Amino acid sequence: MTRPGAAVIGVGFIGELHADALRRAGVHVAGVLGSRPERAREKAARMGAERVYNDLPELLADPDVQVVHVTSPNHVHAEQALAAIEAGRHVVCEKPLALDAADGLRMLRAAEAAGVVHAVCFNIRFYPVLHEAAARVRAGAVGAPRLISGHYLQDWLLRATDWNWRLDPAQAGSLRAVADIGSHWLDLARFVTGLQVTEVLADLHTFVRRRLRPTAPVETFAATHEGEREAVEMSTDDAAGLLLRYGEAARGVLTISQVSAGRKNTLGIEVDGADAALAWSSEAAEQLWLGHRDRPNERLWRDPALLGPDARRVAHYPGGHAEGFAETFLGLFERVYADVAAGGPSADPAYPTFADGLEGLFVEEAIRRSDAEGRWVSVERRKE
Ligand code: SOE
Repeated sequence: MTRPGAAVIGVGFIGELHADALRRAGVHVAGVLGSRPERAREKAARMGAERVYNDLPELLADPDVQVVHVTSPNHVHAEQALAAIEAGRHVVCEKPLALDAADGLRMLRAAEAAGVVHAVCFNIRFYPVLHEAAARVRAGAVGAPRLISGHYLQDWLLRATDWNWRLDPAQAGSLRAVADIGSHWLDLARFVTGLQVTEVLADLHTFVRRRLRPTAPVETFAATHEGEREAVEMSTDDAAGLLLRYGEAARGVLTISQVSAGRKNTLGIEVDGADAALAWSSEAAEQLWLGHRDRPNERLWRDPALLGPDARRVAHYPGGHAEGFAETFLGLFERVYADVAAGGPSADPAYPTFADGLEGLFVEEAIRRSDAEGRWVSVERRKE
């Protein structure tokens, strides 16, 4: 059987992760496309890419490419994904799926009409113990979920001299921390509990009002930059507090921040149900905490021998051999490429699709409006 071929758009930190996971999933990285050809040429060898395309039409003309991975800045996700779909390619797109729900809806409808496989990179779901958490909640292990609480905290944008394209609303969109990392938490809460947000009350804040932007581009998470800088006024959220209603039955509380010193990339989530609770932290990603009222609490380690079938399927190493961030992409891609091999999306895809990406954009729309209007806002899910 010939290996499937992929092209990766974007050669930054996340683009490299995609290429790495693709190689491990047995997918041939046919080529890469970057916004700066020289940098793309430098990165191509490390990414195992055979060629460097000059532009998107050249990429889409490559017969070796069946799947396009979009890891470019948010503002070009829609146009690049739509072009790939029009050219008959399957698409894996980074989050947030698009800048707004109108574009997300167009992307979903186009992918459905073309019959191509479509996925959005909510990779956090693929920590095996989080698949286990979802399976246990579905099986009633905690009873009806009541309170879903947590945080997603980072510190890489703490200082006025920290810079990345995500700070530019023209490239990243009008929501920043919420769209960049809050989107992961919101997706995870829905994945684990099966519940949808119905209403939000959002309080967004820009603490660093003025930043010193380097005049040359900077890599994501780059700690230092020596070159020239210019002052820019900031408008997007460094941090956010969200109250969430999941229908009548459940409530959520979420803190999001990219300015929390010492928190490098810390996601925490707890689901308190009517009978029991479970919790997870990315700082101890191999463990799931299970909380009980009438017996000692438990700590379940990621050991395929101790996991149910869903979680076992996305676990890669034996217990005690730590898996991490990189394997979450591998788990996601293995499932996407099973559908690619079958020629199209399965009835119930085992990975997040553009529909999940669009769901995130609908919630983000309500967050934006709630913060602007200072009130609870219902999530509107439009079909057209
Ligand atoms: C930067 O905040 C970032 O790279 C996000 O864009 C990713 O989605 C997250 O996984 C890690 O942090």
